[in-house]
Amino acid sequence: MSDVAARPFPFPLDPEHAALIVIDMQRDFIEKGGFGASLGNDVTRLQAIVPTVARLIGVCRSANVPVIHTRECHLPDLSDCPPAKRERGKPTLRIGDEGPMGRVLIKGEPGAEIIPEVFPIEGEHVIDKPGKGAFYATGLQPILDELGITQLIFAGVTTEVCVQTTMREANDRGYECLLASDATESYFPEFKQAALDMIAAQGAIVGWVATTEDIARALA
Ligand code: TIU
Repeated sequence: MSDVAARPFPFPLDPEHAALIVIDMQRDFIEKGGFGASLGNDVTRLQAIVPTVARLIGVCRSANVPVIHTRECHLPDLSDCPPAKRERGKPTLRIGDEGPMGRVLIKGEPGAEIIPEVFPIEGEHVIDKPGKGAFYATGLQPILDELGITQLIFAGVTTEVCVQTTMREANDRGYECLLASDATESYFPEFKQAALDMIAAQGAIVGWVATTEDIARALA
């Protein structure tokens, strides 16, 4: 056990029972021409955290904390994409449409792949998820059970959408959750700040928030 300096109070990290969940660091959210950009977002904000996410992954690998990656994507026939998701809003490209990085948010297409800087290494689990939460309609829970994981460290994008949704799902499943504040980002700075604040409020109602440096120090 090693305390991580965190908000709202120190997080009692147990590296033997912790895993890092890296949410949706995919070209479709981080590069121009993908799903995130098609929704009208400035993707450059997300590019800024890539070195920090890479550092956190490296720190966890060195400490033998399992790293699990997620990808938000759908089957080519869209059978796992509810029409309510595909038809929402007025994007320039809808899920499944042909874009500059292949079909948007479709499993196996270039845009759905994880960016090279944080690419999984052999042996790391990659969870493809059709929803915002990484537990919904995936095999994440049995993997964590098998590994004996009780604590989850979170990084990735976007803070208030897929990261926060997965943290809330994890909360209800009994995991202690720690979010790396500088290894997550939103297209909206005010939403990121609000998400961090609401996670840590009320005595860590959803979880703790700490910097990558403080997590690294505890794992050193
Ligand atoms: N749009 C947005 O902020 N996020 C998503 O659609 N998915 C994830 O957060 N991965």
